[in-house]
Amino acid sequence: MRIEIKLLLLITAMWAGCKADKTEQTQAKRLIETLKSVQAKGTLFGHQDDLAYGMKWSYVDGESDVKRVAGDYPALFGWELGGLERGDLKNLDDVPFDVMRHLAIKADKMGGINTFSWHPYSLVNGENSWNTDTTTVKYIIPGGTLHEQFKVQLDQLANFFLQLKTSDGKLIPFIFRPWHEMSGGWFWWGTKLTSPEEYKTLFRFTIDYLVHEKGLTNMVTCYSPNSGFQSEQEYLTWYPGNDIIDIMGVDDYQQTNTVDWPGQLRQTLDIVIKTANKNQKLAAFSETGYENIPDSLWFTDQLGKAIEPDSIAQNLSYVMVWRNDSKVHHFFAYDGHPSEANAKSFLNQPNIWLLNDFNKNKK
Ligand code: BMA
Repeated sequence: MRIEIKLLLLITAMWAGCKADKTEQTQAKRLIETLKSVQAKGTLFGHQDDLAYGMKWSYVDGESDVKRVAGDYPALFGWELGGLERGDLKNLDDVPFDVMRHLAIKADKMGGINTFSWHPYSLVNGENSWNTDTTTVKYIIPGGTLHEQFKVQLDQLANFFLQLKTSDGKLIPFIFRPWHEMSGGWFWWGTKLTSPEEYKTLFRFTIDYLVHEKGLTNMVTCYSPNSGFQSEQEYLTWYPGNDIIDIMGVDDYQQTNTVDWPGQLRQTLDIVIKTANKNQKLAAFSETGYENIPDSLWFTDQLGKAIEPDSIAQNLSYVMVWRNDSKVHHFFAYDGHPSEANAKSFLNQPNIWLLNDFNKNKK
């Protein structure tokens, strides 16, 4: 082949590659831009596993506990990937990955946003994320003896993410929130077994690999320590870097009614929001709830009070409550639950957005 032709083919291939990359980049950037454009107007409400199952029902097309209580779907849909990394067909809460893929595509089509958490099994002892008997992180990061196996785990995730496509074949944007609550000691990637440096290496590698090796340029990334930090510096102890993170979040559950939870939470959210604004990132309340909602006024008087001040409400992109599992626990109301009416009035506030509010207001 003549050298000019070879050169021409090479340039064409490079151009096609760049173009594909840019289009997908735009998908992730567009999601960030959309969230930024509505940030001051409304806070999206999210619910984990909302379309898959709820209290007393599972896998019924079109169902949602949020819709049953408030008349509309959440604007943000949370999903859990634990088990996918070892090739399981269902996640650790029994949600089949095929169904999850289908529902996440549906959520995107309806105009919602998908966010994925991941509680992987340890490659060292095969135990779940909550088992802290054995150090894992130092073996799976670059240079570790299990690093190649960790890459295979990430390949499994990438295969799933790459199948999240619209009907015309475009990759859909989504939020990925791995390695959360590292500030606590309850996960194998948490403070008990992992140094901040090892943690940052793990997070950076995870994202670098998924974006640059696997082409997941439609992925938006969220950092979410558990509450308990008292300063910006402490909040950033495990921060993998501005080039890796798009959303600064926090997880915080109410555990008891004997403390001023909204007051403490406001201080926490204040730190997250100030840090996010300084770094031009979005801010999110990535996970919350009060297990089984023992307080019938929880939504307005606890959660609502905490996020009420303008300085918080106008800066918080979303708040997501955890899952409603009939057998294990629930964090959102359902028909007949004592907090049903209260959940509805919380969600009826003009600046707390369900799917229709979000669709009406976004560009
Ligand atoms: C936890 C609990 C567990 C669940 C896990 C992952 O908070 O809800 O029952 O397995 O999240 O979804």
